Amino acid sequence: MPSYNSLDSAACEMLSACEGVVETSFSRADAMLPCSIGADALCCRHCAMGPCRLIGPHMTGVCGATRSTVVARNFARAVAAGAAAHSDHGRDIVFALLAVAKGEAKSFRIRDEAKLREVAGHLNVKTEGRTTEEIALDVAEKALAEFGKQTGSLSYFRRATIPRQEIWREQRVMTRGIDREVVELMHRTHMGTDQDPKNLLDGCIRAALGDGWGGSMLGTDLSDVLFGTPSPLKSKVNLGVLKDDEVNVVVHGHDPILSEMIVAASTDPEIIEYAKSKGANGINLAGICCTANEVLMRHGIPPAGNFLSQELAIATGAVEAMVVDVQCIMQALAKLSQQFHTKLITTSPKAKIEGADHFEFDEHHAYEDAKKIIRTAIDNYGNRGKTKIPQVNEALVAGFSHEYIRYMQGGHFRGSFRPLNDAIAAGRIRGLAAVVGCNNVRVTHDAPISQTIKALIENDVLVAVTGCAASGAAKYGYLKPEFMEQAGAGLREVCEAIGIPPVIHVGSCVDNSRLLTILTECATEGGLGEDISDLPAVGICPEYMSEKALSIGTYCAASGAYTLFGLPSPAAGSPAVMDMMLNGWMERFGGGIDFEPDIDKLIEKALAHIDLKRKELGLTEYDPERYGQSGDRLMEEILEQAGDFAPLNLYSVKDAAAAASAGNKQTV
Ligand code: NFS
Ligand code: SF4
Repeated sequence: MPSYNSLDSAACEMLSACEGVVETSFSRADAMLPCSIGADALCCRHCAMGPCRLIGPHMTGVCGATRSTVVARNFARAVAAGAAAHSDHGRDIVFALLAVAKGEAKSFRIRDEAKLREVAGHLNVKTEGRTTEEIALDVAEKALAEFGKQTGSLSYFRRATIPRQEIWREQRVMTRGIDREVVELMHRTHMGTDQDPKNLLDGCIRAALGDGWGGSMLGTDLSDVLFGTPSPLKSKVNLGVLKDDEVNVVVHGHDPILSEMIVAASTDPEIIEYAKSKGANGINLAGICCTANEVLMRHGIPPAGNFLSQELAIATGAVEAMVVDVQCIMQALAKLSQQFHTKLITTSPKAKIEGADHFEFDEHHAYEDAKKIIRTAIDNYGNRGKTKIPQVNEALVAGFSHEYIRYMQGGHFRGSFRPLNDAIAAGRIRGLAAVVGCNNVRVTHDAPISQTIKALIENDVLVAVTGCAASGAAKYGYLKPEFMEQAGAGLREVCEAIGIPPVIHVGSCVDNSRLLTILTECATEGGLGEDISDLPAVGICPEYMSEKALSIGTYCAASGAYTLFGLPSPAAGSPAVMDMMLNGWMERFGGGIDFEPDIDKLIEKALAHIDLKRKELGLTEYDPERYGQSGDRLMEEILEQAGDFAPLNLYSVKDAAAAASAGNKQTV
């Protein structure tokens, strides 16, 4: 088989089948190189005297705007869009909670009351002697107010370490209100307004912190309240999860509200009967992108793939309906679905696509909407032509909420981050890394993600994954407990003792907020300094593509994490701006953004940063030989007892299973 630009054999098989028959993002990328002026962010079209191209002898635009200003302004517009996307997603979840609290959304109920009470505490909502609905109503209203707040600072900033809050105050980057900072960034980047690159970047930080510690964190928390806090479960990944004899419905996008209902409706006996009446053996749900991660984390619904798999799923000819909501949905799906029998169904009033069928989803009659969508898919089953489903899939374990990570380190009453911190201090675990973000067709699909994770694990770095990097990791078996064999001896020993794989799936991109919580807990547990910037930890986005990823990188850096992107810098047109984002932010926030397209070098930089932090903390120097091969024997025993799939939590497999099944029972 000729080689295609993907590490994923299922993707290559489909690309081979598509060649000369249908267009994909892969073939379009080959046909169109990126614009080199835009790639360096040296094009400004913020007014009609331009567009100005600041190349060659042109050191400024017509208005005199410098390269640094233009580059910073372009970066700022991207961060504003990314922060807006995450936060608006969060807002929709809050509205769903509000509807539930008012009794207007009968299909949903509050699934995690303990978490609701915890969130209430963070938002200063009284809980004593009040009903769940009363608390939920106040929580929803307070949460909505965080978006519209004009002065002061976000309530959730109180969840950061005290030194971190002081840094933000001193550096004057505290987000006042989630929406306000996005609007202000749009204002500042209007022609002739903010023309100081440093000041523009500070505006980016305020908007991005409003994403990470605001919109995204509220989105994650309230999704857990409504749909259940994830706990470990098993599933599968890749195009091979599609079925030849069932109605395949693929949910794609980001919003869990609709997909929760699709999951529920797909198990409705009436719907299953209807599918059978049309000759199918049942309904098979699968996911793409972050909607996939949402339904995987809570229900074990298998992801059919990540961002670059979206077209390939349709090209199998086996998808009756692809149901999309918001973000990362390629417009190409509309034309592609018409070349097959697939119905492309848009569901959000915010995201329509010409050529798609629009079924507007509303949480007030959610279950009925979901049933209607699935019925449409069933009706389409008879139109299926020849299919080509690559027989490729891989087992995985997902569902690691921060609550679960705390719980597995000591149970309900003694849960803490102590075992993890001790292991890091002793050098069993060299450090922590979050590997997150997208696919980008400009690099080999999944290759940077896979290479980065493998190298980190071998070097005893515990890895947390989210978003498309998580589905990417899963495709190569990295989310199976057996992958522990690839880990360094020290890391393996700890993973066995605590009962986790060395790569833990913590959710969608919005759930990067869980990483902020985990790192904050590590920092406050003691023994590893007192702030995120003290920890031997890094954030890595190997295949960044979206504006959301830039917002995430910005809030991670401002929260104290050294954050690496595996692609060329979108600020390459101004070395001064790049320096501000890396060295300038490092000095001010203890974290910064670095762009390193050479993945070998990226890994070196990540490990060097981890070792530097170990040294600054006065910890034992990391020695790969220190723990020998001590973990091997125990691991073999566990695998033997468990058959081909090891239990997750070696302390309390039963608890975990019970928690998972209790959390996942759907009521309608
Ligand atoms: Ni994150 Fe998720 Fe994937 Fe990237 Fe898009 S789906 S929100 S943006 S491409 S990881
Ligand atoms: Fe050109 Fe300045 Fe207008 Fe941008 S704002 S297009 S640099 S004149």
